[in-house]
Amino acid sequence: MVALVVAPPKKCAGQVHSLRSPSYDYAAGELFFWAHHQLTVRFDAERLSNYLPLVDELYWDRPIKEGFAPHTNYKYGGEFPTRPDNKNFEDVDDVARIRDMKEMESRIRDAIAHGYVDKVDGSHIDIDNDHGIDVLGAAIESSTSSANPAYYGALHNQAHRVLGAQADPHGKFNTPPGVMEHFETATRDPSFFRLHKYMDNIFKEHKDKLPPYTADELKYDNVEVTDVAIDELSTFFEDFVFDLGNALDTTDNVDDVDVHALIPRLNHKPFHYNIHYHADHDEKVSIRVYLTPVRDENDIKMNIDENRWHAILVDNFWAEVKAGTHNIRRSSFDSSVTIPDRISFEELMRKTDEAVNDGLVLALNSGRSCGHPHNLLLPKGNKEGVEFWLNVHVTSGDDAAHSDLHSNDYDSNHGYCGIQGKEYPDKRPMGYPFDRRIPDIRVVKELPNFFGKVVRIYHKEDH
Ligand SMILES: [Cu+2]
Repeated sequence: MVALVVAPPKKCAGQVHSLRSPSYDYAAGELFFWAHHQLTVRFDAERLSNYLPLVDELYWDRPIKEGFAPHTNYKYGGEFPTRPDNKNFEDVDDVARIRDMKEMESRIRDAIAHGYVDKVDGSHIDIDNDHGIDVLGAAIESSTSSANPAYYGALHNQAHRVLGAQADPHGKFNTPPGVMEHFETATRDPSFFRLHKYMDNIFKEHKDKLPPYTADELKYDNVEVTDVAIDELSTFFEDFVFDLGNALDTTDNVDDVDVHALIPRLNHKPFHYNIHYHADHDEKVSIRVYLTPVRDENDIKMNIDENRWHAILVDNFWAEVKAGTHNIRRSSFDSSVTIPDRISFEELMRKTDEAVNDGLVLALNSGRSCGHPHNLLLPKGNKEGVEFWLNVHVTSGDDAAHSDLHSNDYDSNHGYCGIQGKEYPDKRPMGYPFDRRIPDIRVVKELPNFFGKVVRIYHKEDH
């Protein structure tokens, strides 16, 4: 996949760090659920476009079906360990026993069945409400906001470590950590998606216990969405040139050289959509846009209660509607769930040098640093066109956690990360309104503020 580049070591003028971690101060547990939920459904959509079934979950007492050979070395020596196919789980020394993992799962599912989480002091936190997912997410990950780490453990983090160490569970060969033990490499291993399907099903168990939203809760009287016009949606593969300039060692004896790798990747044609509406009066509104697979891998139509859990968030934003008949035009580039390609190290150095020479402050759009890579906004199509439900749900501006969201997009990357140091912008549960069961499609279909139609995503070899 990656072109191998051999080049003399690169001389580096200095070090610039522009890393910025996402805001996990607010709704950390719910963001944990939501970001990983979207990763799993996005990956499943990719499989559907290739006529493959949805990912099955991980089972502690069954073999891990797919092995994985990373063919990757650590910079300071040692290979990322390889796991053969159909490996049976083994306890990992100094990490966890498989029966501990089952115990953690059972305690969490107990909390879901009871509808409350046990705190350290013996009191309860009710979770059968909108906030429950945040409490559960924190307990499962677990994050520092877990209500009771001693009791609920850290199912997710431990599972990553247990999976990462299956090639050398007792440390006999002293192998370095597996790909599953680093954020940067975990998604390479197919077991990542099995693990997260397993976690996702636990979250679903909780969400499915909550009562379905009523028409009154979903309704917003001011706006009727009459149509959504959208450009043709198409995906293609392209060769992306990745700058590896800062991946090499430096020396004073050799001049700088350009080092690049060619990486084939999925991308899509930029698109616009136009939301046609009629509003009674001027008001701020919240808008959520989803694409949901229509058919399963056997080309059978899924019913809404099956496929709504697979809804992919394409955008979530705020706007002002005007009384009368108008439309809101939105570009794919504006999506709040994706971020543009990072600027290359070379360009970063050039901009830094310029700023230093001119005595200026280096202004970078570093706020857009958390989300899916923009090229992955659309799931891959196919030749005949993969069918998706395009759903646009317009609700009251009261759903906004901040009063300026219609005019300030806060760098437009809040979808999976929130806003640095501020409350998550959407007051509704993440995934609303598809996070809860929809036993009767008429409840959503007949809402004037909800619009749905089937669109196709094509995949083109030549673009
Ligand atoms: Cu994970």
